[in-house]
Amino acid sequence: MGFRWYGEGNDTVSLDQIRQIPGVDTVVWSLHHKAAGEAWDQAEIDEQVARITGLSDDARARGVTRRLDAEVVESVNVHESIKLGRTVLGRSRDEAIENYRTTIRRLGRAGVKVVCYNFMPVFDWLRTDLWHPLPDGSTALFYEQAVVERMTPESLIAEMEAGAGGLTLPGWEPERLASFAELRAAYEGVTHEDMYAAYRYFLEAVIPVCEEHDVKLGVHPDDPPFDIFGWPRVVSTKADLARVLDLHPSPYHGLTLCLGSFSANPGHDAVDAVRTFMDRIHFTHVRNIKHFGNGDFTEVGHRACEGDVDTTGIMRAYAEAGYTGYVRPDHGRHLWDENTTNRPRPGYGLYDRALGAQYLLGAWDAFRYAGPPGA
Ligand code: CS2
Ligand code: MN
Repeated sequence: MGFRWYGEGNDTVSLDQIRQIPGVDTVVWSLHHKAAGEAWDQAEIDEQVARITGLSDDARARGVTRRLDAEVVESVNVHESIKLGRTVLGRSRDEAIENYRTTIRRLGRAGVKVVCYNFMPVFDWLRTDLWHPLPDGSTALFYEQAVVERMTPESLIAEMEAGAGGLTLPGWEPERLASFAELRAAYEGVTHEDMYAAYRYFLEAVIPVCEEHDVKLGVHPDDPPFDIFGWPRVVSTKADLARVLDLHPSPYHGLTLCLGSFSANPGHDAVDAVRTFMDRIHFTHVRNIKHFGNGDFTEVGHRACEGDVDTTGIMRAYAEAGYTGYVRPDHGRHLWDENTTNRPRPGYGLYDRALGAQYLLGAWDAFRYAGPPGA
């Protein structure tokens, strides 16, 4: 069981807090200051791994012995030149790929086992309200279809620049916004087929390095899983996931199966996806969302009956298959005043993710150890 952590000074949650969540062993981390396309330095990687796996003098003095591991990285972001198959934002795709290979090698040396990434054009997940009130008084991430239909990327950028709703989405950091016009032009006319071809080229270059250094790659599905602003998304549906896996036969090329993202299309069956792709799932995010029938959805607590994602069925499928990969709770609600007090990163407060981990572990234990004693 893993827990995402954004790093010292960059997260409202501390490693000491994560250490006290029962069953959580793995910190899911990244070097968040690294721009896509850059090679990560070995020294910075080693320093972060040492921080995660070590114990402070203070903790030692208090008799703390429990260790966390740093085996999962989320994410090493893929530069737009790789997705486009051409030079963009001042970087050629081969240079960006070479840097990706270097980063994988260095992460392997530091003991990292799985690297998550996504292949979405231009930006990461999209929501229209990051602090949407729920009936219990907590807040959660919310997606309103009509708002997205009215939006253009430019209007979204203007809203973020105005800072009005505090809407800063991942992949829309200021340095990316500055180069948005170039990116928009570069994606003009790019098709899904073009993206698959560029994706295959990337895998052919990177997977041999993954094999050599024992680092598995897991692609995160598009969130939400359909095209937005006319840009081609290629990791959305079950058929897409199958096609993506077929791009390279190596077991080192697999999925970070995010069931919340996948289920944002109400026609998708999360449990079926788990069973279908089991042997290529290296890492999985489990979270629940509730649909309103008009394309809108809200994120909710992890328990199955809170929303439309069968989180218990998902854990049952993993338990029955004897899944040995990594899992983490995904976005949580913001609880117990944390959004008004320390204002966590949207979706990444402490409490609801800790509760989510316990729910998932409870389901896992029940299904994993069901049956006669000794079975
Ligand atoms: C994550 C994604 O916060 C989230 O929803 O699941 O942002 C994920 O980290 C990236 O898409 C993977 O590159
Ligand atoms: Mn996810």
